[in-house]
Amino acid sequence: MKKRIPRIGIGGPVGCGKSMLIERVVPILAKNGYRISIISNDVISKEDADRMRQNLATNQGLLPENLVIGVATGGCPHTAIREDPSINLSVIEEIENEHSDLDLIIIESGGDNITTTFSPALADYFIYIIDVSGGDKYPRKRGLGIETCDLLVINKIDLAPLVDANLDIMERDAKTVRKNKPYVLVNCKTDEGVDIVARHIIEDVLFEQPPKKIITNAK
Ligand SMILES: Nc1nc2c(ncn2[C@@H]2O[C@H](COP(=O)(O)OP(=O)(O)O)[C@@H](O)[C@H]2O)c(=O)[nH]1
Ligand SMILES: [Mg+2]
Repeated sequence: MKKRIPRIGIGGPVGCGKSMLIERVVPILAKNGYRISIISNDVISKEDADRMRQNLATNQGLLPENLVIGVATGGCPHTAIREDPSINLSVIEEIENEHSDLDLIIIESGGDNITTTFSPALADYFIYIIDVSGGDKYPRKRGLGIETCDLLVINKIDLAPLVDANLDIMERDAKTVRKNKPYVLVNCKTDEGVDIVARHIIEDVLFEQPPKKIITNAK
C-alpha cells in the first residue's frame, strides 16, 4: 500500500522569510537523518524553488534536485493551498508513488495575507510566519493564520530595533491571541530560534519519541 508522507504547510506574507526558513530548517532535519521533499508555490515565477534547489540540493547535497519542486499557481495563493489544492495534491501523489521512503514533504505557500490557512487535505501541520518589519502591531491585530496555525514563527527579529518593534509586546500578544499555542522568535540570518522550529517538526510531525538530542546548524 502507498505510504502517506507527513506534510507541513508554511504560509505567510510576501517576503516574510518562508523560503529562508526552509533553507535553514532543512539542513537540521537532513543532518538528523530525515529525507525531505520541498514543494514551493509561487504565483508567477519559480524563483524561490530554484534558489532552494541550488542551495540545498546542488550546493549542499542535502536532497536530490528533483525533490525541490516549483509550482506556479497562477491565481490567488491561498486558493492553491486551501480552496482547490488539486495542483499540489497531484505533485504529492507523484512524490508518494516514486519516493515512498521520504519522511516529510514541506509545502511553501505563495506569499499571501494574514487570512492564509492550509486545507487539512493538503497539510497535517501548519507553520505561519510573520516578520517584525511591519512593526509590533502583529500578532495583536490577529488573523486566521496567526491564530490557528500549529506554530507561529516571528521572523527577522534582528530588524526589530530598526523599525521600533518591541519584541516583548509581540511575545505577550502572541501568547494572548494564540491562547498559549506555541510561537518562536527567529532570526534566519543567524539561525537563532531555527533549532526550536526543527524540534517542533521532529516532535509534533515526525513523532520522534522520546525527542532526539537534535544536531543543529551550529559549527
Ligand atoms: N534581516 C533578515 N532578513 C531576512 C530574515 N529572513 C529572511 N530574510 C530576508 O528576507 C527576504 C525574503 O526572504 P524569503 O525567504 O525569500 O521570503 P518569502 O517570500 O517569504 O519566501 C530575503 O532577502 C531574505 O534574505 C531574517 O531573519 N533577518
Ligand atoms: Mg518564498
